[in-house]
Amino acid sequence: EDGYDLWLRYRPLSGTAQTAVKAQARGIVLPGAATPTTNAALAELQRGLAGMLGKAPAPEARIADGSLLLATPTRLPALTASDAALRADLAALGEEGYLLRATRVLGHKVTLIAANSDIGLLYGAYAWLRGAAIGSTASVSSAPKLQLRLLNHWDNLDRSVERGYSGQSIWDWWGLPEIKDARYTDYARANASLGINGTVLNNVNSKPEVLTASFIAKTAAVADILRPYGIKVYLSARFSTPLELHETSTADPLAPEVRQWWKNKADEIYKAIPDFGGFLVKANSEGQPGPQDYHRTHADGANMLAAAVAPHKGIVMWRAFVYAPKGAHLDEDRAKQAYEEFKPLDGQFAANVLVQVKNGAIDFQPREPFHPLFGAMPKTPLMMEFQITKEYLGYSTDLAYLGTMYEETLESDTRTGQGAGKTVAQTLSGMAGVANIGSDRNWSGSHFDQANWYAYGKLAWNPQAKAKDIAAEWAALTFGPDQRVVRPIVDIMMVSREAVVDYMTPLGLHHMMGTSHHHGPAPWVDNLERPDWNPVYYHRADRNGIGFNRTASGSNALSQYAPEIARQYADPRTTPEQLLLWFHHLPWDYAMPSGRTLWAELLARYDRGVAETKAMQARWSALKPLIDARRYAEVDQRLTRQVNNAILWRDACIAYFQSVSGLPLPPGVQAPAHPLEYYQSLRYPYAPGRG
Ligand code: BDP
Repeated sequence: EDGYDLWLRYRPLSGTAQTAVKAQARGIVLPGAATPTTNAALAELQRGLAGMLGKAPAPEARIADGSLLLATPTRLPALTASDAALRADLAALGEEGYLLRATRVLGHKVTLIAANSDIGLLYGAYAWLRGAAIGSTASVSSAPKLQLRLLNHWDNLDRSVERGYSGQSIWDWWGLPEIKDARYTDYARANASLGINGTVLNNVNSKPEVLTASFIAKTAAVADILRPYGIKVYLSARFSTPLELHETSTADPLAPEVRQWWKNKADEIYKAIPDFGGFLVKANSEGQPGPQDYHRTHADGANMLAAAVAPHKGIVMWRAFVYAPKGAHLDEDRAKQAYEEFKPLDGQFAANVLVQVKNGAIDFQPREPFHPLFGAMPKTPLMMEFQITKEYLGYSTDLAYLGTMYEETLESDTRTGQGAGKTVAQTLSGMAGVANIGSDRNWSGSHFDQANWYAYGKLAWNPQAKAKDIAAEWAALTFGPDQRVVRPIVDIMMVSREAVVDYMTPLGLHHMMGTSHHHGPAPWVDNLERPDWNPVYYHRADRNGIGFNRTASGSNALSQYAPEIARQYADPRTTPEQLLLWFHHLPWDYAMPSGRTLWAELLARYDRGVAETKAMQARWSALKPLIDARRYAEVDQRLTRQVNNAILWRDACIAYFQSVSGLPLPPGVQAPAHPLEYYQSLRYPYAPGRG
């Protein structure tokens, strides 16, 4: 196995499982006219059943005992005509939901996949196939909690991928629109199986050319392939596009010629792609152009684009990932800027604008507290932006299951609602995941990185889903339903992200990575042109202590959170240990709940990270007899690399912090293998994904 089939492997079932599945699908019945979407559903069922049973049942016109019946009330009025309960259940599912159940229809015992739309049937077909593959026959009723469930590709038009670690971009822009890689259809299948319903094809650091006629034609070709699977395409738009294409004399969002240009451009796009989703915009951030270049606000900019796509029902996703250009805010706290710029604009965005906010206020670090904008903009629909690609969590060499990280953010209580408060999940209208998909045969650079795509999709559908359940489902689909395999894999996955946090950025530390490539440790870096690019800006370690004081006596970023949280985190004793140094600067001899000093605790965390990583590898080794040779070896090699990486992080960070604190290593703590200068001299000029 090379991983290409992802979680849609459909391998032969065991004898008893085959009998059970056969009994549920003696024939496949889908009443009504075929559409591209129902064809996709039927094709998937046949592919899946052929794989699992050896032979797929044929589509049949008549319902009989044992039929696998796919029906909507429109396709089969008899379905709900005399069944008020089913009618009510279906009504609760909305446009995209589905239900699966064993029931009677027109006097026959059937397995029913029902929905209100063809897309619902497709989603239901995938869900039923999942159950068949892992031996679950439970009734299911499922509807997405979020309307917008998107992938964001950071893919460039030359096929390189910003922070992409799985080969080239899947989009072969040069070959399109004539050459349509078969992979595009498999991409659509994989995403539809999770319920992802939109994809932004190009990097947020966008180029003007993507909105020219030839790229619109290429985008349209992709849209045609994805459409039957319920996936809309979107593009990242560069704010200065008309100016850079020399078609206007300014990009000022209030200038009539600019407004007209975008209107015409939207009309042109919608002519080619009638269901085009809209634009994603990174503006006035990291050197990207934006409305502030013309002394306009983010709302002015977003609303101008929103007006252009509104007649076509398009949307604008405007990113809140902003931090000040050189010169401004330098003595301040970068963590505060998005809130400062966006919170005052609450209520000023057009109805078809969503503000897209990263999970934390800095930048996709191994652990961040939830972004203070969640819950703070009640009049503005917000989208969550998670990174699926592991820019800061060990690239595609290190195993880190991100389901637990997403879950941690989504279930955080913002304390902004009435009474019990609102979790971050409850403040969302949509979700975007920075894709980890590329041209590699296994799609994501490593087998376990597929799990992050999977978990992201599942949580976009249901942000209250449990990371552990998702891990178990993914493991069973990817490595087979044998519990002797699934359980240890889930154990590995569930500790993996915390292990990475421990060996990279324990106790709330953040932004300690090397310059540009973002992989190895570099807590000593202090010479970059912007202070807030330097790790020393974030850990602030000196002879006396370590940590970023974000309380009232420091940057007071804490004041951006709801009062209850601000109060709780104002005191290090009531701040969650895992965020301690995010919010507090503390002396090295600060007494931790464990009884250790902060210094000793920090060292213990680094050691724990290394130990957990070794334990992950040992657990994996024990699975050797139960896993196919190729995937076993590929994962094992990466775990070997990860152990070395964990040791490197631990040793380099301990060597550095010891040079700063001047403190001895407590008994039992092993000294780093090399002096600090050794780690500082390491260079990675060809590291993948450099910025
Ligand atoms: C940072 C990445 C950079 C992205 C930026 C963003 O290093 O490559 O362009 O995020 O989200 O984390 O815009």
